[in-house]
Amino acid sequence: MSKRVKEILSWYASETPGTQANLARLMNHGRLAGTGKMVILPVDQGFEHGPARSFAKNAPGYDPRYHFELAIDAGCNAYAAPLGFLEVGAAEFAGDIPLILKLNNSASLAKEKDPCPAVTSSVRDALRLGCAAIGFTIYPGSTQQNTMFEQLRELSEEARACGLAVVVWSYPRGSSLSKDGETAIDVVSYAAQIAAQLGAHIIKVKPPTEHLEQADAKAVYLAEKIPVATLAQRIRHVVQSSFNGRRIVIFSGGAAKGTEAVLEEVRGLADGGAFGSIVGRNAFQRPKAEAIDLLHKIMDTFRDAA
Ligand code: FBP
Repeated sequence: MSKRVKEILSWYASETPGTQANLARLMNHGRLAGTGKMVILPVDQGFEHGPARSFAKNAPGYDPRYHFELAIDAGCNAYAAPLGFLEVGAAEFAGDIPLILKLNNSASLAKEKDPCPAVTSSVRDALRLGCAAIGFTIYPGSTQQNTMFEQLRELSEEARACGLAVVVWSYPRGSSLSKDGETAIDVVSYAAQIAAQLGAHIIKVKPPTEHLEQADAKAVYLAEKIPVATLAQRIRHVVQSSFNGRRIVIFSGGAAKGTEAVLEEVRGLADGGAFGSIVGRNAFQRPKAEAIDLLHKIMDTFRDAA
């Protein structure tokens, strides 16, 4: 076990040996093993955005086994997906890569201003499929946020009791936030703090913009001159907001974009002390060889910053 992984595990000392071992599994797999950095492949977009929007660009992606192979061949730390996708490959690829079962999902067929995902699988499913962790999405800012917080409390308690790790997708949205507000630095930092307070071991947020959404918070950012002009500064602030760096915080990739744009963003993440990336569309919507090449470049950027 590397010194860095041991140091990170020490931040989770209140957890059972099972949960700590599963966190170690996530950190010790793939090309970034032992560095304390991680790159995860998430493929829940079929559920969240629909099959054509997700897989038409690179049709092999309609096959759930393609994503297991992509994550394994690229040397990702883990692969995250909803129940259906994991069911198809969990036996064939058992032991080849740590799995994260997404326990709740939303479908964009219903356009809700204040969404609340459905709980679509269970901790028992995660154990049966050999997963290292459960994944759960919260939408801080939705009028239904308390329902999600309470669902997470229950599922997280159960997962920890079974020795699983808990990964939280914390995506602000809802009728009280503007569209820009969903990625505003004050709001994203707040969302990361909420996930940490709810007991997330790994927190996943979107890269924040310079925008300040909430008047009360804005006054403090300006008075205290909190530096948020560059992406690296904003990432540092999100990491600080996640228990001063004592929680693993990773950032999502977003809609498909050009290779240089992805890498430029990743350089900002790495400079700001992010623990890694969770890259979905920018990976599986590219032809496989290109996706692996990009994922390797992303991993190298994090490794160089470690
Ligand atoms: P991407 O890299 O494709 O953005 O994936 C990250 C992710 O968190 C997925 O797990 C999820 O499906 C998607 O983003 C949701 O994004 P949104 O809710 O904004 O459509």
